[in-house]
Amino acid sequence: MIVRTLQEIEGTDREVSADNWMSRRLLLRDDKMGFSLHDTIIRAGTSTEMHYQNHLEAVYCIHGKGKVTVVSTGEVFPIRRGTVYALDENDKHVLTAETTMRMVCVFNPPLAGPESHDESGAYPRIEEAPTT
Ligand code: 9YT
Repeated sequence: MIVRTLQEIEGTDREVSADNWMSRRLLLRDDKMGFSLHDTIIRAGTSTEMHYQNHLEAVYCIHGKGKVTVVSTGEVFPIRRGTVYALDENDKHVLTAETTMRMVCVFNPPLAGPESHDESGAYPRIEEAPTT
């Protein structure tokens, strides 16, 4: 069994920060669960365009409020504590945080660890080192 706390992760390389967000990566590929699990803070007043072309992501809001816009259709969904959105079609989207938001994020396939957005708003696929 894996037991880990947020406090153990804070300040380590499992904490990845960008201008608009900070992601604490509780479970990663090496944990061999088939998904990664993140506790992510979205900074208040920011808008972030993302397009996870290599991953499916589900995002569950546990604090704060904002909205997510689907770029292809222009649909806008309010996001509040208790709302989940799932990017089941690798949807290009914009997340806007009215207040600081805290999100529980799951990625499939799991992130390896250090990924941050590239210029297209995606995380690169990091290949596993071959085992000999
Ligand atoms: C909500 C969202 O997608 N924010 C970007 C960070 C990402 N979810 C992560 O790596 O935790």
